[in-house]
Amino acid sequence: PQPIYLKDYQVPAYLIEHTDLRFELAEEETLVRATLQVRRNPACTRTKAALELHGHESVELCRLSIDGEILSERDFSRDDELLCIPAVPSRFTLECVTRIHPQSNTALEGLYKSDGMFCTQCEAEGFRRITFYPDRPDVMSVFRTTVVAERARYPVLLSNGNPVESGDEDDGRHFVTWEDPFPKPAYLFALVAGDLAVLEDSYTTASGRSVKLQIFADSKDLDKLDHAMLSLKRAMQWDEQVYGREYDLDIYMIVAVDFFNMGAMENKGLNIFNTSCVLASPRTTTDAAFQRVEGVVAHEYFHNWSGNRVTCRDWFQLSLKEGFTVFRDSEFSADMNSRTVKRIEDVALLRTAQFAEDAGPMAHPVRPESFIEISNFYTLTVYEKGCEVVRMLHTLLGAELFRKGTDLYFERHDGQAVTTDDFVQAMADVSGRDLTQFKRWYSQAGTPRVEVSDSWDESTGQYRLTFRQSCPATPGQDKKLPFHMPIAYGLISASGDELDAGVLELTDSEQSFTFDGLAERPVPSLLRSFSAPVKLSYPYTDAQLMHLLRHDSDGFNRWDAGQRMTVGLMQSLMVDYRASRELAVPESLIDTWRGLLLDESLDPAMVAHLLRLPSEAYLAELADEIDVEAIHEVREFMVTTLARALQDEWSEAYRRCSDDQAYTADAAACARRSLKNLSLGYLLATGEEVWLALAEEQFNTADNMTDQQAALALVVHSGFRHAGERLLAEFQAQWQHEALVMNQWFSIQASDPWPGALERVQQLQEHPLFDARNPNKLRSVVAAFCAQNAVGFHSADGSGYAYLADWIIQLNKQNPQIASRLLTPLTRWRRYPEAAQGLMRGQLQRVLESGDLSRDVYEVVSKSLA
Ligand code: B3K
Ligand code: ZN
Repeated sequence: PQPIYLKDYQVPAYLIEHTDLRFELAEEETLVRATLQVRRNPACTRTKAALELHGHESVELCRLSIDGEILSERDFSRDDELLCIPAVPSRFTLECVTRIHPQSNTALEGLYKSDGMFCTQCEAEGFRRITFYPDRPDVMSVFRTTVVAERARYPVLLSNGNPVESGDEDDGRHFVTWEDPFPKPAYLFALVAGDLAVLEDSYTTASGRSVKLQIFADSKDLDKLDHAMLSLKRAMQWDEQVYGREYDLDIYMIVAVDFFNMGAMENKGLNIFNTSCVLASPRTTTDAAFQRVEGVVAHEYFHNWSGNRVTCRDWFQLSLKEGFTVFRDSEFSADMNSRTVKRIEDVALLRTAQFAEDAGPMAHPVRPESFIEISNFYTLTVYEKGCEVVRMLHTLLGAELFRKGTDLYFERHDGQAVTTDDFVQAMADVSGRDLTQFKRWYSQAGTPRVEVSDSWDESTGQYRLTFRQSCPATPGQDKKLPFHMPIAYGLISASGDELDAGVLELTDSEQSFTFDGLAERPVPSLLRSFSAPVKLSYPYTDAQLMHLLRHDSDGFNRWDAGQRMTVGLMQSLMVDYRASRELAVPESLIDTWRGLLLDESLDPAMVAHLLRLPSEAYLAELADEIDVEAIHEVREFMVTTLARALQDEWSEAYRRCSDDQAYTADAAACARRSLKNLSLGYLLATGEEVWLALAEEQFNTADNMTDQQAALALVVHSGFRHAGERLLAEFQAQWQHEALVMNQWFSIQASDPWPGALERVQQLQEHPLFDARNPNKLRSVVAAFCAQNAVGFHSADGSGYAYLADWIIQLNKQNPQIASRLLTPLTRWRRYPEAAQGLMRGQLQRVLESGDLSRDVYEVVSKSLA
């Protein structure tokens, strides 16, 4: 497989003005008739240009004609990716009939069957599995789609846009015709056919148009659609208020499907969602999952403008729509819930997983320069770091100019396929700022380091901060140039007052800023709200961190001060552990924690975040060489020590946060549940039976999944092994008919670090509810073990690595996208000690040599071994 380069981009030689599709869906096969109005692209200056249509090798070509003349084999050429017609008029009608087999489509790309229903996933390059077409985002066409299927089995027939016609065909079949007036690239095409229940509502836009809202799902899940509907309406209103963006069709649909490679997909007017991102009810869904539904529903809705009305010129520009849309959904969630908590969660993900990606063999810039398989670039870098880049623009310009910039961007590019440069240009135009250097965030990969030092001149009252920035080499990029980064800061006095605050703009590799007229040496609060996606270091003393933890007006930095303190301690404990020295937690830390636990004036969600120890994955990311055992043992030691030292306080916090009122899902109730369940975890870690009884009682009496699942996971992962098994059996009996709940049951077990993890995981795969064709099940078992169970996966005998490689080899053909995603933990081999490196590399080699690799797996494996 050969890479494709951004620098080779060429405008398309032909445009499609109109696309008329007719699908005849049947049990054995599907016939697709596509009628395209094609014309030469006036913007293309190449004189001799063949018409190039993408087509996957699985598509059978039945008939191809131009202006009614059937083409013979001599008139075109076809390989396993492209069909080329060398001689075509400058304007013509192309008709193409293809036969496809959705029933045997296990890749879940193109048209496939999920349980009994037909559905599609066309982003990025799935449309070419349906028919021959210029399957590239800069070819935008108006679509008219007729879906024909047996009425009894498939009463609901959906596609993009508005329904314009329906009726009966022969043999008990019926049809519906849909028209989407907005030109769109083929990746936004969608079709659904099935026997579905629907929740309906409506929304009146700011300009007074009424939009029909429909959420379709299996009839047994009809009672789990209210939260998604509420989230959708809130998102529609928020986008009007914050961005001035209204919805544009008469109908907005969401369909929940069980078999889905990703979270959801923003097809125009017909959003297809993984059930895990749309279904929610208090009984079956945790608070975290409720928030995810809210965020994903909003994300897909926001794409209607940032993605659909204005789309990407080519797939290298993916972050144009994804980074911006993640920024939009993250601000929406911040406005709907707690802004600080949302920021903490986003940054934790970025620092743990995106920074690790930056440090691995697949590191790439937010706008990649090349790829072998675009599916491999739906990454944390494109999404989350891309969001941070947009956030930095927001910080640099301020809210008002940023909004002017997005207005200009949408107005200037409505109906176009554009680039990240176009986005930044709109920001530059409204602000008059030169953003040339800023654009390095799009082209340079890697996580920048910023080292800060300071000095204080008592006699003049001058304080000086000096910043040094650098960025490590990444594949294909040895040397980096300095970034333009906003550093939000505050200067805090000994009494806790803020002496100064603002945003510093760092542009040089070394730069100093002076602050005059200060009465005392301040404690600097740096990178407030994580104003740039960097690793910032400053030689904080514990006393300074404690001061920030108490007084910083920036909630994020209060949390981060606590993190810096615990991370520092845990890193030194790891050194002690390796030297077989006795481990100890300083009294001062225990006292601080006690103070936080007892302070009823604090937001319980904040306290829970402050008192949750950094994850093993985050500690691993920070390490030069990852010692899985030391990280796990030190973390366990910390948990047990803090559990025993503060037993009364945990118990008091648990009591305070347990309310007798019936369940509600508001932010305050979620906050109480998070601190309550954190406390329960620490109480169990004392090993005392009384807390097991408390956990079991919570498990048995909970009226919501957050409390029941927390109790289950905590007991299963605790030393109370028999109790864990008992609860697992009860939970299974109670929830075996709820697929999403059972996914949690699988993943709690797969991520259980106790000895014997691999055997348990292998047993889970034999469970009747496990289905290797279903990505959610693979994530719950295989990914939960390989990515969330470091101790089990990195077992010294290499059995975890071999287990994953076996799966990759099996899934490579069946579902290449999932196979390549699951591979991630093996690609990180360079970060581990030598013995582990050899074993991991050996398994990657075995995958490489297993033959006949998909582009997806080939790209990740070959880059990992390079
Ligand atoms: N745009 C889709 C991603 C589709 C990925 C296909 N391989 C989801 C989203 O970001 O909204
Ligand atoms: Zn998206």
